[in-house]
Amino acid sequence: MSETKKKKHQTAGIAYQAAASSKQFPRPSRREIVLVGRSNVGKSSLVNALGKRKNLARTSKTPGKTRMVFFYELSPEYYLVDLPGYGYAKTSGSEKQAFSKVSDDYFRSDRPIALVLLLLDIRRGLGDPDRQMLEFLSRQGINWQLVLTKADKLSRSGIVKAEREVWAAVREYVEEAEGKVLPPISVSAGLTPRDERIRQLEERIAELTGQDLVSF
Ligand SMILES: Nc1nc2c(ncn2[C@@H]2O[C@H](COP(=O)(O)OP(=O)(O)OP(=O)(O)O)[C@@H](O)[C@H]2O)c(=O)[nH]1
Ligand SMILES: [Mg+2]
Repeated sequence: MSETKKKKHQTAGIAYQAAASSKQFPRPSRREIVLVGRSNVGKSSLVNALGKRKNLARTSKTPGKTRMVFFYELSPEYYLVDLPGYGYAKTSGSEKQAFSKVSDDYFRSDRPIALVLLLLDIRRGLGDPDRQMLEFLSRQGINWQLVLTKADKLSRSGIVKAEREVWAAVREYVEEAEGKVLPPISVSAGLTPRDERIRQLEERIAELTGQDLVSF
């Protein structure tokens, strides 16, 4: 794709745009539901789960797969926005833990953000970059919700313990932590995108934004 043109693409019937810089961001005509979190936490996998497509967003075992900002037209009213992850060490090493330039631009561009879903790997909990992100979102008055991913990697008791730890950590930012953390999800290891917890997530997104994310 040309780095300078704004172009609409389509995968499996879903239109999307990819932006390498703020010049390529679409006109702010729809509200945006944004996925943020460390590299490898499962943001692009969640795009596929919510879009009910296997290969809508590219995923990888190796952190740093998503390098541009992707705007997916999952509903006529909303874009689902997939950002490059943070905490991914570039070859120079100097950008470790840093937000990518285009992600930074995204949050400086006064986009019509309806909701930010901050994804946390359930095994790692809340790290420093996640805390910075939460501080930023809280300061800006942006609506956010935490989503614990890779629940299949822990036992049931491990999940309960991890959830409690995240609730405790989140109390720094909100009084009612439990409502800010969604039930842990898994989008692989036998749990399909139609898994009950993905449906719960869709319902919660609809509640928080007043719109159904996926309208088909
Ligand atoms: N076990 C397990 N693996 C998962 C889950 N979700 C994603 N993965 C895997 O984790 C890896 C990273 O997933 P991605 O969706 O590419 O992660 P990302 O957050 O988009 O990463 P960046 O684009 O680097 O920011 C892939 O190998 C996925 O298959 C999950 O719920 N459980
Ligand atoms: Mg990605």
